[in-house]
Amino acid sequence: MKKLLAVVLCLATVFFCGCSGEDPHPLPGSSEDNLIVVGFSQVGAESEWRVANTENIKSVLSEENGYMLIFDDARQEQENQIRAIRMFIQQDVDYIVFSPKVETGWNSILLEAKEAGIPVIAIDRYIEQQGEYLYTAYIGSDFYKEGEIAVKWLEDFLEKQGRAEEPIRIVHIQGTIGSTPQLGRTVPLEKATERHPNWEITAQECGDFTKAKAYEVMSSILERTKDIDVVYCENDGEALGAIDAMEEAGLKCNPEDGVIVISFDATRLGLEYTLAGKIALNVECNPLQGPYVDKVIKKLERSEYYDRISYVDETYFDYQTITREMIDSREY
Ligand code: GZL
Repeated sequence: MKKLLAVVLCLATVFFCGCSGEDPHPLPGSSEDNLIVVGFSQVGAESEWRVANTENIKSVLSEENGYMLIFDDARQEQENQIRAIRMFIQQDVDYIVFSPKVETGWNSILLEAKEAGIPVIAIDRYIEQQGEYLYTAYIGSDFYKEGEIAVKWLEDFLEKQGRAEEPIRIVHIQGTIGSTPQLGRTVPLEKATERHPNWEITAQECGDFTKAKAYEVMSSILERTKDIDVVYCENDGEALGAIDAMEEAGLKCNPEDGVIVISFDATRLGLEYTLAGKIALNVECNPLQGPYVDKVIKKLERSEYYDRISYVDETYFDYQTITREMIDSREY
């Protein structure tokens, strides 16, 4: 609505001042004042996925689309996110958008935003259930569903390989502990090991969604054992780090006759590894959340009904069906 008013004001200025081709003198409040000011607190830049997420939000919440975006990179520290959100409140932004690094510890700062009358839109990761009333909308992935897709694919694959009853030794490299993607991708795997007595998680370490940390933890696991059938990584960065460590240790990463590597995100690099057969399954986690955020804000601006919870569209790719064309057609 503010943007519409700005357009009307500008057109009226051009019409009444009769100037053609000259820049109309902007009416008071017909410039930045009519942009929707959004404070965006991002977790960091820990992975290709995160970089794609940031770039998409910035490209959609642009001045051309009627926004003034104030961006803060928390560099993986929740304290930095809390500080940034408090700064946005002091600046009296119109909306706060943030990806909560972990699910807990937000009640106090979100209460401050609520008391300041600033709507908060959580993207990507969730906040704990009892904090639900503290944010206006959530846009992100169904991480539990992502985990279920991965486990179901692994069950079917092992069945087809005739290994349904064989001992399956699984190395599990988790994402940032306490984050929604880590919780959502971990639980289905742990439940599957309860369903399958022949499945065993022989090592479970945090890779913090980074290639470097995953390489480090995988290298230390390989010093203990090389009897590994599956490496379940909770994002592409971790999968690439784990694969580097395994190949350096002389292990083959290939579902046909080597280690079965499962990954999440389906970033371009992760899909290149899937096409090469080094990653067996890559479950997409869609970072292109900008259009969903824009839609919710514009509806709020017009006091229209909006979906409080929006899940982004996602799919999965495996080494047997992925093609070069699929990879080349993707936005990230
Ligand atoms: C998932 C997102 C995760 C990605 C990782 O929505 O929060 O964080 O899976 C990223 O790549 O670091």
